[in-house]
Amino acid sequence: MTTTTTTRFVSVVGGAVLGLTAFSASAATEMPPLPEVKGEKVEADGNFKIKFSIGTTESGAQYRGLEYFEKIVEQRSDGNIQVELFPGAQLGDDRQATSALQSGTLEMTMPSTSPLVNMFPEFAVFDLPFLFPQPEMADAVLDGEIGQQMLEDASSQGLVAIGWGENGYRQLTNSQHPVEEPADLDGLKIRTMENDLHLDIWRTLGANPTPMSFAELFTALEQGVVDGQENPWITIESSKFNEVQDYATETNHVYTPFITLVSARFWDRLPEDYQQLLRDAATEMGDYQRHVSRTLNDQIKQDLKDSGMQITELTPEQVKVFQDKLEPVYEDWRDQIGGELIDDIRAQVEQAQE
Ligand code: KDG
Repeated sequence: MTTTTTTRFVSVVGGAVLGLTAFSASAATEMPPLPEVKGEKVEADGNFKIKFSIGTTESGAQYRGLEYFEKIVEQRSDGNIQVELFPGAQLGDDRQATSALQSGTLEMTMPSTSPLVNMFPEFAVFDLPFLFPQPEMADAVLDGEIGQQMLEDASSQGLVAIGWGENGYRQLTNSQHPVEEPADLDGLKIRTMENDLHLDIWRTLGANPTPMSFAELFTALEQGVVDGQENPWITIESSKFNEVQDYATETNHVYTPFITLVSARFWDRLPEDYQQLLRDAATEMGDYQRHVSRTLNDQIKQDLKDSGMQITELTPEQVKVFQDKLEPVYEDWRDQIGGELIDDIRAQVEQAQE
């Protein structure tokens, strides 16, 4: 595996990130300046147009990563590949955009792995609670042999998987009351991604979970169809969930990756040099996205507090209560996910903790 993500990324942009300015939860997040594009121009035949769709809004770290991808691809192809970005599920949610790639009506998308477990069951390993104590451990797995093998496995069913990004550590929010222990979840209607393991997590904790597309979530919270949801701080802020949720608990209960997908029909039309250009750009986009997401995480949590959200920060002992209550989930899902994959990742995480 190459040098770790952060060092690989920092060497590219040096001080640029230092340009960060303060921001408030209500105002759109001010993103760091995009890094310079390094590397040679790529010569190849043909002109191509990429429509790139995502579900999160344009004020999140995911979209900032896409802007960097657009800059790299258009500069290195000398304008022969044009990229058009569609945030906010304009062209469909994660599952709809993925099937649009399969039918060739869309070129690229970057869903979370969780809604695609029905297509790629091994992705469910990332939905196991508290799997990665530190984000760098997720990087090591995703950028290592396991992650690369998963990209190859996901390069099927009309799709080509070319990289990873960061959705991040998920935090619980709700409109009813502070949650400090599983008992506080009793009777709370919690929206989860369309993923059976996430439903299992919240049922096991004592909540009343319901699966729903991200595209419908804000309205469901606003209308009280559900009491709560769970997403990373940056998504809570960029989707303005704090405007319809008064309470949050810093659970860090699951680390969700994004996966960068290309339509195989489009991919097969690209000259090899342009295929490699997209692979390289996807890797640089993923590293930058991780960096932006991690750089802004604490600041955004503070701004959510300043916007009036009551955030419960659990003690290690309180986190352990959630962890212990969820341990049976590992046994319940071992066969479906594959015991070997779970053991390999847990061994890599333990090794990284030594
Ligand atoms: O398209 C947006 C989703 O990929 C992402 O935000 C998923 O975390 C997610 C959720 O809660 O649906």
